[in-house]
Amino acid sequence: MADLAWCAADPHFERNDPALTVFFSWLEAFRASRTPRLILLGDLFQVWVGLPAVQTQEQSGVIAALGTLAAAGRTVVYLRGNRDYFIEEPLREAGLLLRDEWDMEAPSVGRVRFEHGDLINTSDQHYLRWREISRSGTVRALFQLLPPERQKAVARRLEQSLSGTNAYYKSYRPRKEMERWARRLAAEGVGAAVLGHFHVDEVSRAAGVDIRFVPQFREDGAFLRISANGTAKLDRFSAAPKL
Ligand SMILES: [Mn+2]
Repeated sequence: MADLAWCAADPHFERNDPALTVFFSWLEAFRASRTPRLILLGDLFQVWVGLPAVQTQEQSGVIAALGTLAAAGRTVVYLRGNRDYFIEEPLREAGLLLRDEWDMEAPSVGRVRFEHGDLINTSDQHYLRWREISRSGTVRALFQLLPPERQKAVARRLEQSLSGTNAYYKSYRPRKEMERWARRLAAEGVGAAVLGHFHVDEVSRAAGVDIRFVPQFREDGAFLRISANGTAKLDRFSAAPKL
């Protein structure tokens, strides 16, 4: 019986990243598995600026592959991460759903909430404001007034400023805010939540909500499978051909 959904988080792909090959093979395995939903928990690239002058070949290639799945009737959901900028248009054109949060019904679990995870810390007003402003139409318009080479240079600088934050996210857990966030989810009738962003393989529980942290999809192909009966299990995809 096919799974309900496959879910991957935070690959942070770079140019010519060998893990990209694993990802494309994984998409092929997803297609063959007849699973109806593909859920990407955000931060697919080191930085993804989805504007024509800046978007890389790798990014266009991934959108094309995801678009093929959507055109074949699969639901492809992309949860916006903190490294994703102005990706609304290319994703919409490819038939993908871009959300800050997304819910799915699963047997025996009830409503499952998916989100990237960077919006949980509501105490960090600085960050939340930056997230909003940096993605605003005004900033987008100003950015696009720059010549293409300047746009690329700004994107590269953004990429550098975001590299090396991995250890920080692994150890960072805003307990109080997470408890408050979980209480809000429970009040909305959500029974379980799936998060990326923290780059750990962990299960925890807050305010009666089961929280599944999904580690980074990298060369070892870590991803979460949600089976037909609603159980979630971390699996590893091996791109090596089976003999
Ligand atoms: Mn993140």
